[in-house]
Amino acid sequence: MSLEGDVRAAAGRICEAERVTVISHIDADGITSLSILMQAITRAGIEAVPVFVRQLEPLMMHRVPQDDTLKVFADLGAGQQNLLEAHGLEDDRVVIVDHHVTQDVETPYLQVNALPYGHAKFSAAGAAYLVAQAIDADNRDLAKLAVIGNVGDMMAREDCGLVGPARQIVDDGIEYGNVEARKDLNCYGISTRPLANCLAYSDDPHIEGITNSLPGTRRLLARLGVPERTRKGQWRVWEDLSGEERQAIASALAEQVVAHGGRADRLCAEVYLFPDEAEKTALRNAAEYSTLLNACGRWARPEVGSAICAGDRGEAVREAGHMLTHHRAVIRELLNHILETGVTELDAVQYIHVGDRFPDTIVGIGAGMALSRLNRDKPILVMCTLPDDPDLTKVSMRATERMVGSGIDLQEALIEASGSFGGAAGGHAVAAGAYIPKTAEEEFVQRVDRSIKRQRGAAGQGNR
Ligand SMILES: [Mn+2]
Repeated sequence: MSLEGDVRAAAGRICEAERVTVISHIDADGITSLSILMQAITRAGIEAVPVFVRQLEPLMMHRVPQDDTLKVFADLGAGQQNLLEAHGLEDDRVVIVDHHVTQDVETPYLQVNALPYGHAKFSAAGAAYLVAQAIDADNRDLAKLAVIGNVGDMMAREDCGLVGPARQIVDDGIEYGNVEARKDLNCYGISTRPLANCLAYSDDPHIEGITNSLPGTRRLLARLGVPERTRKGQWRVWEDLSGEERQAIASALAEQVVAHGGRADRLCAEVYLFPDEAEKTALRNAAEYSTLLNACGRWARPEVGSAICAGDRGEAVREAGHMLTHHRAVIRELLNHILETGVTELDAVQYIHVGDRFPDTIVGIGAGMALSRLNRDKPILVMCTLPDDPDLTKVSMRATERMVGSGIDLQEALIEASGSFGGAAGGHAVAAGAYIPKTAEEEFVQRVDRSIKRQRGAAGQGNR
């Protein structure tokens, strides 16, 4: 088989289907993958229903409908083929569009995955685009979404630009006319961040006197005679600058890097711009667009991201912008909520249930911050309800390095405790999470407490 062969087979199977369910992940790559596939499939006159999942794990498989639709998995599935088998999915009712390491199972599921063909820098959105192209060559406008997915999954990071088949998709977008590629300064926020912030908050590469230094950056701009504001007093962004201004800043920064013994080769990168989007908005370039989509996923509202990908420039964009700018504020609110409500202390852990007030995706971050203001001897366990799946509870745990040093391993404790509930647990010794059935909450907390107590005891006896 070849990648092209797999792509053709996938497109063929999709075109023969009467109805399709597209199941995808909630990050920028997953959202763009789903949007590309949904648009290509519905344009072909086939009914398609989108389903987003946080991850493919046993307790979430019920969101994959048990019906006669063709199941297209995007940005997930390759590594969870055992779950597809367990769900009773037959090989001719499934297409996997993914870029993760594949798992060998008995059922020969059809997969579009460039990784086994040696392309490691090619995300699921890229694979989805190849399938969309094979469904109809007129789908070239969707190349733009594939560029966003690839950039969102950091495929351009290492080489300061997309490479291989991911770069070929850029060319498709350029030919179509909604993508522009430009060698430019390697910095984030070129369309929305005030110039000095854009330069000072970019840290790849680190520039002495500029990175993390707004005053230093302002001095440089003043010395070069580059105004920070427009004549009307608005903050200028990198995108507003003339070619000469950009060149002058890039040269000055290169000198600065070299003067401090650094290498200037990472100072320049290929950036991807979208001329069909409004200037000075996050939709104007691939890096910021993908951040906006990631914000939607982090707030458990991936459907807002896919609405944007499908062309909604009104309510969905406003909502996503709100999620992006209020991220920190909500984490702070969660922290205050935990501290004000107070935790329940058991022998070895302290816990709290925050209900459905906060997106589950930030609960772990809030737990970590709260821990530093609570009992420093017991790991914290925070439970929350999933708004789109009320029968499931997400559990997040955080410990300190010192607790880990004394023998505590949160991942181990969560795996042990969730064993018979059928949920998946994972993470690290210092931070871990699990999904459990809502009905198991009380029992689960008790089990975790016993498990942590045992870890402590074992370490105390020098058994570890
Ligand atoms: Mn991905």
